[in-house]
Amino acid sequence: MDESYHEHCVWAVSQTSKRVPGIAGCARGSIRVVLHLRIRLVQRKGVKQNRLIPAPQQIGKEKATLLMLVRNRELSDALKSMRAMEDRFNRKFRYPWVFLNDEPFTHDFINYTTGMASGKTYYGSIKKDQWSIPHHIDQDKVKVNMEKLVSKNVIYAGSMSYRHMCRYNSGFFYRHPLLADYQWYWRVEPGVDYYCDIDYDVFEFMRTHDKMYGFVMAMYEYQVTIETLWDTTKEFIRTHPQYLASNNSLDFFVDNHPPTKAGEKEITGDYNLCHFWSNFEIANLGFWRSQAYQDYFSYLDSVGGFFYERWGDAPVHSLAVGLFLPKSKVHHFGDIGYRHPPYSRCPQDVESHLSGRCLCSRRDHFDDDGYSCLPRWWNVAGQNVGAGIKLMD
Ligand SMILES: Nc1nc2c(ncn2[C@@H]2O[C@H](COP(=O)(O)OP(=O)(O)O)[C@@H](O)[C@H]2O)c(=O)[nH]1
Ligand SMILES: [Mg+2]
Repeated sequence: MDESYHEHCVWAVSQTSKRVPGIAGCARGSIRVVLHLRIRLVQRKGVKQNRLIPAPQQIGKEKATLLMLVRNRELSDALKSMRAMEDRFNRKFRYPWVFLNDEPFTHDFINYTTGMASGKTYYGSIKKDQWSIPHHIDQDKVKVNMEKLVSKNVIYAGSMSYRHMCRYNSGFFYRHPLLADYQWYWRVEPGVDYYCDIDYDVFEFMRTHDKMYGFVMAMYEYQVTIETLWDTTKEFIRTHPQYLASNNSLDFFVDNHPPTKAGEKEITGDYNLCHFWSNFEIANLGFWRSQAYQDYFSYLDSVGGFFYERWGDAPVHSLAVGLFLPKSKVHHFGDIGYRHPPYSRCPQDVESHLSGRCLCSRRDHFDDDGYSCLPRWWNVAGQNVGAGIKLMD
């Protein structure tokens, strides 16, 4: 059995946080944690009693999950994100939640998050070798480079765990056995908020509209964290030209660059640092599992930029999506209101506000901020605010 499952033998938990041993497939070495049963307080003939009842069945029809990589100490922020996600979207669909952690989840974390979820909950830990420095990395060089970045006051410059997180989100999350049966995921982070009701199944939307990757915000990356990522990516394309899609999004990444044709070897021009902000992603796991992406990640990992620099999963995901997929497979969710501190975005159409669907300030709006890359995306892909939608004055 895969070691990533080992540490978890979890109890089924109740809405009232009582533990019920032995009903969640929790025998020794059990790993795939499925909380199918919960305790609910029911009233029968005037007497209140705890009863085991089946967890609610999924309503949405897609093979999809809400996915959160999170630390135990982020429980309170995780619950806030879950509450918003459940209220705005998931209570109508009851998709399951998958939680991943580099440490074993605490009982408190499991109890509270299971209580907050409208669907089933699964908890997995991460294999050690996917969250440690690989042998081929020169640790002295990592240390020296880290200190240089710290001296430039770059956010997370001195954090090794942040580097592990970025590498994990770049190359490993989609291989976690708890995700094996899913085709789609929605990445959720602790401490985010969703401002608008989402009344349709976003996963079904992705499938029926032939989309692979969905985002809400796009912005510029700190250049000093990805000094060599662009050259490394160009080098990869030179040796793997077959992965370059026709009608790709190169014109989003390189100013005034026409999209290249499939199979073209040379990418020219400088990277403008635009990327999709990956703390929000609704995407098809099949893309990350594709040969193109796996080869790309292996190449990036082999040159060590996750450690020698501080490559983020956001530019890595974005360059892969933008180069290996046609633009038509990328969707901007213009109807979703979202906050991940310090930025928020709010749908701008009249209907979203006058219908009560959204509760966010129209002015609290990152899309056309100077630091946002969305206007560039609109230029190359068209602005998607929905058919017939009227923008606010
Ligand atoms: N388990 C675990 N999750 C982490 C760790 N560092 C970050 N994360 C998660 O990775 C995601 C991104 O981290 P975050 O601190 O939000 O970074 P930021 O969004 O770039 O500021 C969040 O879902 C975090 O909960 C870590 O050391 N362990
Ligand atoms: Mg975050």
